[in-house]
Amino acid sequence: MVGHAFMGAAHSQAWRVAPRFFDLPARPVMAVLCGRDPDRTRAAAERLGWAESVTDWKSVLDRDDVHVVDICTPGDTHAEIAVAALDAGKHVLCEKPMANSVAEAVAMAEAADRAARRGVRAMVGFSYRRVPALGLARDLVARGRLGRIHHVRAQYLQDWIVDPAAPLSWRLDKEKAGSGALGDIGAHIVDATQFILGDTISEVMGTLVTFVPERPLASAHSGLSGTAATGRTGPVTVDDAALFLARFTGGVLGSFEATRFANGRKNALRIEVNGSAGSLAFDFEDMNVLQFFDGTEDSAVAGFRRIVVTEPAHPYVGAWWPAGHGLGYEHAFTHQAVDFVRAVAEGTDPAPSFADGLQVQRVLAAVEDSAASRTWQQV
Ligand code: SOE
Repeated sequence: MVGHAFMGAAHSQAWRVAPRFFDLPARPVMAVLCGRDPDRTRAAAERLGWAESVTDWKSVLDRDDVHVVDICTPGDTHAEIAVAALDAGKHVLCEKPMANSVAEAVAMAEAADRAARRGVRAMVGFSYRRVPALGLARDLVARGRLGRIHHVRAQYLQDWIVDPAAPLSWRLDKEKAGSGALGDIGAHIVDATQFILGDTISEVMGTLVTFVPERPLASAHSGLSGTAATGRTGPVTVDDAALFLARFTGGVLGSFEATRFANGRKNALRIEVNGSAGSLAFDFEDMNVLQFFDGTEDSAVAGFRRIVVTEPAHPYVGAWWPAGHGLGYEHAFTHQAVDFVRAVAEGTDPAPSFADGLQVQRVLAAVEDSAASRTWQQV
C-alpha cells in the first residue's frame, strides 16, 4: 500500500478485517507499506499491521511476493504509480478521484486495458457504492420499484474548512488534489448516482466557488487538517463548493451539490431518487437506513418509510451482525476489499473499473469547463 494517512488507515483495516468476516478465494497479505518519511512510515506500518515499510514505492514493483498495489496517496501521484504498477503486472486499487485530469485518467484506463489482457485487474475506490443501503437502492431501481426515474438529487455536505483559520492542506492545493470539493466529494456523488441508476451523465451545467481564497500555511502537510504555521498564508487554488445540473443518458434530470462549507453537516452524503412509482432517499449520517416511498400504495397510508438496512437479505450485511445491528463508514472499505479480492481471484474486471473512473473524471472536467464558459458542456 502506498500512503498511510486517512485512506491508508481505512484501507489497512479493510485488508485486515475482510478475510475474518467474508469467505474469500484468496487471503490478502499486508506485506509492504510505502511512505515518504522512513520513521513515520515504519510507525504507521506497525500501527496499521504491515510487515515491512519502505520509502520507495518503485522498489516493490519487481518483487514476486507483491501482487497488488493499493494507492492511498493524493491524486497527483495516482497516474504514475498506477500505470507503473499495472505495467509491472500488479493488480491495482486506486483511491478516488482516480486522477487529477482527464489526460491522466486516459493513461490509467489504457494501462488497465493493457493489463486486463494479461489478467491483471484495476479498481477505483469509490467506497460509498458499497454501503448496503446504496446497494439496496440500486436493486430497487433495477427491479423497477420506482418506475420511470425522473429526478436524482445528490448532495455531499461537509464543513471542515468553514473556519477561515483552518490551514492549507493538500486537499486545497490544485497541484496535489486536482480540484476541491468537486473532485474530493463531488466525485463520490457522481459515482454513487450513476451506480444507483445504472446510467451515466451525458451533459452538465455547473458553477464553482472559492469562499476563502487565502489560508494559513500548515506547518505539516496533512489531508484534512494540520497545524497552522504562524504568520504566513498561501492561496487556496481549488473550489470550496461545486453545484451543477446534469442530464443522464437515459433522460434523468440531476442536481448535484458538493461543499465543504455546509456548517453543521459533517459527512452528509445525501441522495434522493424520484420515479413514477416511488422514491428513495439516503443520508450517510443515518447510513443504516434507506427511506422508501411506494407510490403504488393506498394514498391514505402511503408515505416515506424507513427501511433499516441490516437484514441478511441486504448487500454485504449477512457477513456481519444479527439483524438490527448497524454498520459504519469503515465497513464500506471492507466490502471494497472483498469485491476486489473476489474479482482478482475470479479473473473478472472489478467495478468501478478504471474506465468507470475515467468517465467520472470526464464529468468533473465538464463541470469545470461549464463553470468557466457558463454554458452546458457535453461529458
Ligand atoms: C473528504 O473530507 C473525505 O475525506 C474524502 O476525501 C473521502 O473520500 C470521503 O470518504 C470522506 O471525506
